[in-house]
Amino acid sequence: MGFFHKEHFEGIQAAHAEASIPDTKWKEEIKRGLEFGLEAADSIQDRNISCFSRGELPHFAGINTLLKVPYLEDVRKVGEYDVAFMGVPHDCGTTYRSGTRFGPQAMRRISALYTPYYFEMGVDLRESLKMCDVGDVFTINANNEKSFDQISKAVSHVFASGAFPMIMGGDHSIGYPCVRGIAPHIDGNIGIIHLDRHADTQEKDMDERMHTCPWFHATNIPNAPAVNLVQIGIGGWQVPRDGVKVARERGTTIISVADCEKIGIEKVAEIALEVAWKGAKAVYLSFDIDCVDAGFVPGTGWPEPGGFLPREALKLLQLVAREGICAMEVVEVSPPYDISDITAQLGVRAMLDVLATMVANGKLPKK
Ligand SMILES: [Mn+2]
Repeated sequence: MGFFHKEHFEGIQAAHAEASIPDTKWKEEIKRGLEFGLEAADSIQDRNISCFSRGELPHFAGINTLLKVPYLEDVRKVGEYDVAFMGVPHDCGTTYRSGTRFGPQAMRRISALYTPYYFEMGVDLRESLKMCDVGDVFTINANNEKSFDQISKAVSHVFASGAFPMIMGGDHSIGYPCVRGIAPHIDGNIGIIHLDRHADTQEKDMDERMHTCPWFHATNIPNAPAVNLVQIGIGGWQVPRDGVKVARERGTTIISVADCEKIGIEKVAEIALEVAWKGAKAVYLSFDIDCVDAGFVPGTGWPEPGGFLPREALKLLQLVAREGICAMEVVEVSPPYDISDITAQLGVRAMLDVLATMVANGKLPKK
């Protein structure tokens, strides 16, 4: 193993790297807080503290958007931002226990405990990106197809503006309308990297396009071919044979959890990038929270043991986001079944880790 050099530790390197990150935006936030929230009472010694909470602190206070970024009421102005968090509270595509309509709210709420700084990567999102939360799409929760139309229109609007769509579901049926909203703007093919315990490739489920069906329909979009669909983490006792048949016929790339253990997360990411990007101009990232072992994500509609450890899933996301993605969705966070918000928290981590990765690799901001 050679000699021990503590300066090679990631933690030590990260501690040094922090010195080079600016704090300009943080200072602006403090200034705005003091202006809008009034100066603190005389007894408060830290004069950065305002009377009304108007910024990051305290983490338990304030009106929650995702990571407390500004709420953008006028979505016509979304193009002024690098990243737009958007909620898609649709869950009538759910085939077992519902509740993902509360996913965006739960992720916003628990995101309050995060700072915008990611230690290991040496990235401070507040300093690097102009982010907003555009709130939720008006989904029609009695009708998948009408919701799909609303979702496609909303995602298309955000994507066309130049802002990066960070989409918070909702159940997995939204994968299809999300890709449908982006695909027309891509000058060439779009690949899909899909982390899940379930294949989600059947045409219909109980006569409708449910959350078991997004990739059947997404890969019918002419510039979203199935050969560019990579599905990672699939396995167990909830993979419908109908979907497996379609995946086989269409030639999607399915990688199981055991495959990941055998060849390692790094190699899997390499293969995923190769397949998804082959002849493609953009790659869409779909993260179903249930790809993580059920023990870590109780708050989901179809929990299944044997999935990834949270750190494996996060590592995989970081590795596939290095090359840049065109948009991301986090789906199947179902707060009514959650415990201590741990499922929603992992959903937030997934989004923030991907954003930090894109910043660290020069993929964001886009302009
Ligand atoms: Mn799933």
